[in-house]
Amino acid sequence: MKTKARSFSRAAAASAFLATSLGVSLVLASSAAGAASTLGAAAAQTGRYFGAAVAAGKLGDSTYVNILNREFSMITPENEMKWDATEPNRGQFNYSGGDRILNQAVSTGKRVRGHALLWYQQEPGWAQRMEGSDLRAAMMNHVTTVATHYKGKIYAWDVVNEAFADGGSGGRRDSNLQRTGNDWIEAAFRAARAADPDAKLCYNDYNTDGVNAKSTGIYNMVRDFKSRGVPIDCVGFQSHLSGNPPGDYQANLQRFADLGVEVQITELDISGSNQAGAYGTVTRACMAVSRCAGLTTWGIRDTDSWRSGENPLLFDGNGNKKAAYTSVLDALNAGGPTVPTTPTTPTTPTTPTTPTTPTTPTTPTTTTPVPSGCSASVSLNQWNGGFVANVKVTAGSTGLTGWRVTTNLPSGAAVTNSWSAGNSGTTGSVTWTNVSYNGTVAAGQSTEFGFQGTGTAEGVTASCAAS
Ligand code: G2I
Repeated sequence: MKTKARSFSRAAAASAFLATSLGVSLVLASSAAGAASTLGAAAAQTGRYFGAAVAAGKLGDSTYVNILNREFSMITPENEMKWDATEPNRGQFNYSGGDRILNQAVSTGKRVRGHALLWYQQEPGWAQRMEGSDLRAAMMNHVTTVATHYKGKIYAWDVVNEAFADGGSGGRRDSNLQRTGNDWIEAAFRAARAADPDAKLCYNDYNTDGVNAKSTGIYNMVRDFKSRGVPIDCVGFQSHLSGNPPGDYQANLQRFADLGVEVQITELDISGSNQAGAYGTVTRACMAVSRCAGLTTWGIRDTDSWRSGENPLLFDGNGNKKAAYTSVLDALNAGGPTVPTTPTTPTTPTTPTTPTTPTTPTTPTTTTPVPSGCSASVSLNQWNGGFVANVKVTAGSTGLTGWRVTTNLPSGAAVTNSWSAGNSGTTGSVTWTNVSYNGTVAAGQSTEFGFQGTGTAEGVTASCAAS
């Protein structure tokens, strides 16, 4: 594979040869062009990022912040965007820690990976005590509300974290989230896409570092999602490793990439005596997979790590670069194929009509307020020959236990696909009914459903009735 760094070295060697034969002494700078001196800059040469998990509570520590600002181009909030942090009480959202980290990132030109919208751990106490359709509604409301708060500001969301079981089953992990129905993951991805169409949507898990039962279970889910048009853009491999990654680490990343999703190393930390070597191997694997968009270490200094005592990171407790740091930097500078720029996948399957004429997206075209019942508004993303409509249903002063929305599509427009609501009819006047988990909407709160279609839906109207 040709890389900038390598072709420069060849050119440099040629000029050195020429200079020598001409009797001219030539001094090559130790940091040749193409060999960057920070992790973020080195990764950027091939369109990749290099990130770190960051704790808001450490943003006052100058050693920490100096390394962060100098080395990293992506930030993952270590805990601040988790469910227990962002919705400590049902319906009461708190973005203070998440916003602090986001502001730090934005003000220093870095991007943010959102972590994590739904995870069976770090559920707030009130959610831990819930089950069934009540919990499903709370989950969807959480995804929609948090993703809406951060709309347009997040590079990628870990929409669902650690939903698969360890061991040989290759199946889902039991949890109250899982017990709301096997479709909870796709419902979460659809809700996240509707709320923030520009964020890449990832599934994230650990013990997926080679081809094994767990990673294969996830692989099958991603393949199924892609075939049915469930919006998924990326898979996160946490890579909490002890020693070397398995020999098929790169092949495993590649098989996911071949499904058409981006892969990302999301929580890297490595213990053991061959730490520097193992870090190099992981970094080279990502560099060799064109759809591997970047790596994130789970913390900055060893003393910041959740694996206290194992010293698994790239900087020691004093903030000095370790051998593992150099190993990673060299692997990034050695280059690899550039990451292709992939837009987020369309929300639904069917014909991938290229959106040639992007009419202004997400313009609320209609709002029909109903004081005590409900109101519905449509956001339309129209392109030449097709559209995606997201419909927001807002409960009036008495709340809802069920709803019915009627959309009036202009002639020529036809529904081909939908999510989070059942429909009767596909053209003209189409009636939509809530599904089991989104019929109950508290007073003043909202839920969303959506549909895709062919033709032009501009001018579509929507009205809502309680049922
Ligand atoms: O467990 C390691 C990681 C596995 N993958 C998902 C990640 O989100 C997870 O990160 C860790 C954080 O590094 C820890 O910092 O997740 C833990 C559980 O959320 C985090 O620990 C928690 C403690 O359990 C809490 O007691 C504490 O209040 O950190 C919180 C904030 O310091």
